[in-house]
Amino acid sequence: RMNPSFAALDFGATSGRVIIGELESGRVRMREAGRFANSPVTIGGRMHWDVLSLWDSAITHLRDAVRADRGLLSVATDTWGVDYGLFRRGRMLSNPVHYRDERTLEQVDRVHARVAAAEIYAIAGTHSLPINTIYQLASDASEGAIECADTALLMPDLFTYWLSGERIAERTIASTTSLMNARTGEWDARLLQAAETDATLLPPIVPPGTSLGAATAEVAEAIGTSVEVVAVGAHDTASAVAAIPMTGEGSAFVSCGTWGLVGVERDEPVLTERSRTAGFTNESGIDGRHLLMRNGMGLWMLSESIRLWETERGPVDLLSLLAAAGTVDRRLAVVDVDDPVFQTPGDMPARIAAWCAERGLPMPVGMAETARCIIDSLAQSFADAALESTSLTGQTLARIHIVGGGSRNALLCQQLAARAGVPVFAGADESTALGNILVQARAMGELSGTLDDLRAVAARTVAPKRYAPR
Ligand code: LRH
Repeated sequence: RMNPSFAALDFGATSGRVIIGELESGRVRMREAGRFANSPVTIGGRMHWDVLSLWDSAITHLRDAVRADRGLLSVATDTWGVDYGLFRRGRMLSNPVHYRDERTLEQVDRVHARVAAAEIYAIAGTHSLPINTIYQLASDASEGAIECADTALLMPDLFTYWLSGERIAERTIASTTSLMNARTGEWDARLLQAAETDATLLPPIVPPGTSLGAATAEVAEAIGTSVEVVAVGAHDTASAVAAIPMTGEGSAFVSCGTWGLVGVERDEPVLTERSRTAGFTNESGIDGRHLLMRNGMGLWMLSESIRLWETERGPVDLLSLLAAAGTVDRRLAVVDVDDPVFQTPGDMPARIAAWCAERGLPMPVGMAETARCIIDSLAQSFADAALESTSLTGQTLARIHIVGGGSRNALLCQQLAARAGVPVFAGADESTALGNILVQARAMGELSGTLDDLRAVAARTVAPKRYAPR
């Protein structure tokens, strides 16, 4: 019989992708079957997901993939955290709002008047970022949008619903909302109330690895075959961590895409005041694991800088830029990459220069120095968070695993090893898609065993590259 294969729909900040993973001799052979823009659309001062265009592209590429690969058994979606769409009687009411929209800024104090940030932490374990669903729902409530809706579906669950007809909330994505009790893994009535949200708005929570049955007839017809729909670690970060071949105490992870998520995996959430004030958040992983991590800057500062340079002077070759950054020998400043001034779109190089000038620090000049400054600063922030997350959980940092796009950046990996003083293991760069596919394969009965067994498949698929802490 044909090798079984699985389709991951991954919606990230730089693109949406359809990735096919084929199981062969205990490894996953991955190929990108389609890539399409995932560009937010701003209308009337509000930034939205272009969700219908994403759906259309995903279905088109899935159909092409099915033609090329007859062994396709199932499909599963992952996206970034916190965003959702509102539905009434099964129909989407409006375009989901993108978390980079600033409508929630004024909601934070309103919500905290009902439930303090420290209480949210004690229940949900989430650090209070203004992008979190609790503040987004409060904003929708204040505009009267919630009263029209009977269901809110988090973004991966929204695609899962369109694929399968099933309305669920997958646990790893639910854990990004600030509305889920971190210990029980269920919605919390008190937090829902603080967001002025009726408890029935959010569907029941299911664990990652839940099969939801066959795709709808409409989808089967559109893609030309019948496949199963699975809820995996629907949060991209949970899927990425699922495929990290971590072993033993003292391992920290860095999942570095647009965001940089740095932390450790544990069996229990850490809901202490110390972890809260240190800026750590608890989110759900696969098989009941808990991820204690800092949600911070990833490649966003670099990609925003490149975006600007490209509009000013045409295409920028990333590899040559990084090579040039590697040869910079002037001592540059380390900036605080998590300063809110770097979060929003706009002229990033100018903001970095201004940040340094305001503090009397040497300003990076030109593309190579700016890129170097960003990479050194990122490496420092990852090293600090890795050390802190192990210390918060009573461990000694022994090694760091870095996955995602950032793991391809050798300069970043070297700098990280040097600054943390421990070896860094890089890869897989496609960890999110790989984790999505591994959990699907197990849900479909094509793999079996524990999370460690899945991670052994990941390590056979992509052998991590070691960087020594010179
Ligand atoms: C990373 C990520 C992160 C946060 C953010 C909104 O892609 O999912 O874990 O939730 O996006």
